[in-house]
Amino acid sequence: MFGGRTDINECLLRNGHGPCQDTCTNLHGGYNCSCEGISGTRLSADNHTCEDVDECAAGTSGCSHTCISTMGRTFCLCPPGYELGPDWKTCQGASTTGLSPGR
Ligand SMILES: [Ca+2]
Repeated sequence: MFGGRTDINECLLRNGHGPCQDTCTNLHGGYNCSCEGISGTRLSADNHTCEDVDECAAGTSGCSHTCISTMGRTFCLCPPGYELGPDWKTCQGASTTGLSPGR
């Protein structure tokens, strides 16, 4: 469109973040923000800040019971009487042997 105009590198500000919360990519006549540097987040609707990706709502958490999503991490919780298995996702009946799982 207006090639040849001098571009402003907005990303030079704030130690390379520019106006972005995380990664800033300078473009001719603009810039792009991304959130690749903060795991578990994505660019929010304002195109500048990073928001938590709710893996619980997305159904990708793998939790067998309760799922808790925090900034950058997801935790699984178990109801009383159950404890989290070695995969940190599946709840197992606590201290019971010889019983088959509920399903
Ligand atoms: Ca620019």
